[in-house]
Amino acid sequence: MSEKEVKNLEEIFDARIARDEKIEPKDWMPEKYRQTHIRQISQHAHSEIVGMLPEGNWITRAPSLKRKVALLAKIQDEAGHGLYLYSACETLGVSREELYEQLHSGKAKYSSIFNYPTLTWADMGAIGWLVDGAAIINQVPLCSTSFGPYARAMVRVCKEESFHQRQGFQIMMTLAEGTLEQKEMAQDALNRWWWPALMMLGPLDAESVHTEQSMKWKLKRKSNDDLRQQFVDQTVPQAEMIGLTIPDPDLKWNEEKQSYDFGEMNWDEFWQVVKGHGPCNKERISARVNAWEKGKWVRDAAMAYAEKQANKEVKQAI
Ligand code: BYC
Repeated sequence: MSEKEVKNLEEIFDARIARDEKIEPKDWMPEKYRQTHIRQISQHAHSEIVGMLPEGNWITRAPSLKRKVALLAKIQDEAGHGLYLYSACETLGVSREELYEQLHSGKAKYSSIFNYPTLTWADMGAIGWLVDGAAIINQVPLCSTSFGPYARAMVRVCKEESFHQRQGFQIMMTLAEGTLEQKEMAQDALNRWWWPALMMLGPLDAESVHTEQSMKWKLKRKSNDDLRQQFVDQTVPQAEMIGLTIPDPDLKWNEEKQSYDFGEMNWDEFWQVVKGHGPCNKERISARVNAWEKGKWVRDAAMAYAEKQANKEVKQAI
């Protein structure tokens, strides 16, 4: 294709983005648009799948049958989210095997938040309330992202996340209304998950390498700092309502801004975790690699069965 033809296609593409039209897999798109979507959607898919692990730790120790059923359903939803997202990513011309390989080799990132340990049952509450709460704030704008398959996957994901968030908040509320020990357990979980949840929304805008271009392409509809502010403003009154304290001495209502001022995050910690040196990075990746290797016989059996069925159909047709 000549330079002029490419330029022409780019202009048509930019005009479609400006009109808020969805870009579909077979449409022409700039190579960088395709690559950046593969990066973000696959990281998102990996996060959903790795995100099952910290919660999976508590299925056998849920305090009642009702809690166990809700937790199981939530974790199963995360697997579904991962599968929609891997499928959306595959429409951009990358294979599922390549994506898994990138995760297993440590080449691909996944959300920093899932590299922290889940120490008590209250962590199930804190994850649902804070982590899924932050995820909703991040993902609702993604329902109107420019790439069609990603936007459509996000609609269903957000509906399910909303149940997850309430499930978590309800656990926290119950603990906060319980014995002194239970309330302390809830406060301790909030203390440990608050800052990682804020950092989950990405580096400060000033440090964010992708935001500017991703906003132009309408991949991202809100910046990391805007999402973080929205998360703080939404979550502080919820903590107050259940009598828990946000672990931030600098947290203060700003009348002029009509939102909260809050303290500095520990960005050294964030980058350490992102680079693979968090408390559970090694454990998470080895759990995924192990599951992949141990599941080989299931994949082989499914392929062999599918082949057998296909051969049978061919024979019948003859
Ligand atoms: N963790 O330029 P930036 C869930 C990386 S699943 C690790 O701001 P961008 C759930 C970033 O990738 C929730 N890495 O990037 C599941 C980039 O590095 P690369 C997952 C991070 O993409 C189970 C570099 O830092 N949600 O909710 O414009 C149970 C510079 O950052 C992180 C999604 O994935 C991080 N936290 O913005 C419960 C949502 N933050 O790629 C719940 C979709 C940044 O150049 N993703 N980095 O090597 C997004 O919205 C955006 O990708 C982000 C980052 C806001 C996360």
